[in-house]
Amino acid sequence: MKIPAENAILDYFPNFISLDQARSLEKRLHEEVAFSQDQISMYGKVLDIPRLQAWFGDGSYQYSGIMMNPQPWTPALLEIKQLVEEKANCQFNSALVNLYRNHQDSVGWHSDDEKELGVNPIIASISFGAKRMFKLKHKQTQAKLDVPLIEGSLLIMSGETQHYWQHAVLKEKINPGSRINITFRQLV
Ligand SMILES: O=C(O)CCC(=O)C(=O)O
Repeated sequence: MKIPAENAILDYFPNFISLDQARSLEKRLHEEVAFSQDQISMYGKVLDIPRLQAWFGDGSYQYSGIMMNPQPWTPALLEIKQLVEEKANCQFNSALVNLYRNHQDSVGWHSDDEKELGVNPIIASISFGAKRMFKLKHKQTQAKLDVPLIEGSLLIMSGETQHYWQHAVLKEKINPGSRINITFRQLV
């Protein structure tokens, strides 16, 4: 399903995989992935970022001042990567796996626009566990868009999306439980 948005290409597949498959893959990800608590320096302080994460790929990756060293791909991740590549019709060589432990975990407004991602990156984002709201904000017009990322869904952002839009998963009031999100990327 195409989500209409100016200057963006957003393809959303709410039922990309079945609930049974999503739950079994989520369980395997919890077992296989070594999540770490990364930290960020802000205002002269070192702070824990509000989610756990793990990086997979050929090389290290730096965003928001956090240097991430790659872990070897796990069997579950390779299975998911293949499913996502078939749908997106392209190859990915890296993935950021995020664990949101509860409603207090979040990621602030940003674009996936690091230069290693190339000019118009294709970012494929698959979600497991609790539903969280994926918020988008146009950098110039301030237009807003909310996409509820449900269990087993896939969102593919491409074209000029990262030039014109920021996105975020903000803290929520009610605890929907934990969630794992994987963003597959092609580092050039
Ligand atoms: O958790 C999500 O759905 C988005 C994650 C994200 O934006 C990121 O890691 O850059």
